[in-house]
Amino acid sequence: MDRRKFLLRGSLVSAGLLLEPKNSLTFGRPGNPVKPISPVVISTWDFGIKANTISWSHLSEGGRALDAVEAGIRIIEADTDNLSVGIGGLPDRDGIVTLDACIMDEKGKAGSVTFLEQIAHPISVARLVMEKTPHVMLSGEGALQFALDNGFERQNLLTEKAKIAWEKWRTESNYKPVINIENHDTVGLLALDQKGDLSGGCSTSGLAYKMHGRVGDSPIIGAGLYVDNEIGACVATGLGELVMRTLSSFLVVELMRQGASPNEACKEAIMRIVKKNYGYSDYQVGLIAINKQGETGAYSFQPGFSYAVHNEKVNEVFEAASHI
Ligand code: SD4
Repeated sequence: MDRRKFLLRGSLVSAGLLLEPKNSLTFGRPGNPVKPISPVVISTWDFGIKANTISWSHLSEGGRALDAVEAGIRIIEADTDNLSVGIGGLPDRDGIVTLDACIMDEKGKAGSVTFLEQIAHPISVARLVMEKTPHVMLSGEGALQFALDNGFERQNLLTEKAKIAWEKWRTESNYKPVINIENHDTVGLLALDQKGDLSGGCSTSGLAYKMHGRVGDSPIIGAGLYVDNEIGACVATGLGELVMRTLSSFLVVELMRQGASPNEACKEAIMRIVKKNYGYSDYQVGLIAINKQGETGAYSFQPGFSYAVHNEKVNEVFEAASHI
């Protein structure tokens, strides 16, 4: 840093305008010794264990966190029994399955797709948006066209099981756009690789029976997902409207920058939602986080939010502590 920049930085710090990271490590920076790190993967819900197994196979062999993230999420997207992600996801109220996903790498680059139809692996399309375009987000028809241009194939994503559920819902057509403990399951996954690099991603069919065109938090950088390779990463699941209004994932990473543990940061971000009191009652929001040291944490609004962790010592599902 030259002297002018140094002085400017100093005066910004003393004026309280620039916050010095308390948690940042220097591994892997030019001139610093590279100390191998014990890898970790954390992901949402019980099915996270399945995603983690695939991610771990990359991480334990020295693979890049970004590859581990994509591979783990793809397994859940391909699972037709899962009613909230990829093929088999519940449709919107018009019977159309629309998918949202995003991904972030260790360089802070990001890719996202929203309102994507007919493509079973939105996480891979999001990665291509990040790697092949100058943009962060592609939506709807444009995202589909981009996927097709890049060799993805159209597929009918509405499975028989999801169609039956939708038809049953239609008999009542009771539009309750709230995610509670029965109708969720976005996959969010964060990984730390042996080089100490962090990446993350999430993928969802969103709120079941949502309005056509509704997009949730999952493809919104800073809301559904945020990765800062100096500090840590966070991913959200649950009622996207609350996560979008409070930028939960960005908030969690910033709280960790100030010294909060992943658990403390997730709890504080849930408390921001609680304090705003948007008027919802029976909703769920769950957050998981990891810091640069590989410590993990989680917190949710109500009980029932599970997450899976795989590191050298454990490969387990845990129940997050919750506000109520
Ligand atoms: C959304 N956050 O679209 C997503 C849904 C979700 O667990 O996470 N469900 O609002």
